[in-house]
Amino acid sequence: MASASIDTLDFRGQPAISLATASGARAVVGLFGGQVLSWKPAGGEERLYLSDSAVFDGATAIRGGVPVCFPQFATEGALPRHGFARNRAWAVRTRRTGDDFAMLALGLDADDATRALWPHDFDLELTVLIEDSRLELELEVTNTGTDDFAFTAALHTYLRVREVEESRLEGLYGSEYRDSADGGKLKRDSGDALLIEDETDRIYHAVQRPLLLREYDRSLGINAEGFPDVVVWNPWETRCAALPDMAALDFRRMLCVEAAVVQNPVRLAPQAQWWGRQTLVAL
Ligand code: TA6
Repeated sequence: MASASIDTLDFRGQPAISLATASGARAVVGLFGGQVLSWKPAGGEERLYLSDSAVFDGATAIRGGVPVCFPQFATEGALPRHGFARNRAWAVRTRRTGDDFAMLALGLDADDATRALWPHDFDLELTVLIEDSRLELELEVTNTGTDDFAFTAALHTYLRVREVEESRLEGLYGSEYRDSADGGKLKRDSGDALLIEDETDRIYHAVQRPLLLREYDRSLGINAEGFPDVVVWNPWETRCAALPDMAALDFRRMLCVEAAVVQNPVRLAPQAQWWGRQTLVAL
């Protein structure tokens, strides 16, 4: 068996790190945005959606993989949409491999450009861990300044699906959600599985259970800790056609299931820390 490895590579013209385990699990993480761009469990296929027309220019947010939204989710405040962490170059902090895992930690600190948008000092660390059939992403936020700050955040995970209309997302039964595709109305999920048959843009509040994304021949377990909310997004036909960095029919190949903290922003005192984690398990 090959041994675990961590290497630097050029991914569509941008610096990235590849991770591999001895059993053959693989991931690619781009430094721009601290963004996981690819994940293949051992012996398996790609599980993340990355648009073929995503822009890799070191400035534009990348359509696909796992964008990090910080310090603002979507348009929840006055900052650019989804904050600025997805548009910044992150730095490599730690690389580690073992018999059955590969782990990478990337970091992002405040600088003059972030302070011009958001006047706070912070430290972000994203840890990416792959094992046989598992991808674990942990985002840690530290307030390194002298005043309190509040933030919303998400791991905006783009899952690859064979056909979105034949996928079922289980585990949201009974959860309250804000329906952004229907004027922000508050609703409650009442089906035993969420089927995607139209534009879907929902923020589920305080989800207690792990989720299961079922396809006809495979499933994916999705678990979150620290992130109380779950966002489910598919732009469907009309909105997808309007996205310049996504092919017209690609809404059929993806579903965003995001670990988020939106409903109740996190407030951090100086030196305080918060963390949230999303774990995907290929089944
Ligand atoms: O997480 C869902 C969402 O906030 C949607 O409203 C949707 O427009 C999306 O994110 C993508 O945002 P982006 O700025 O990456 O085009």
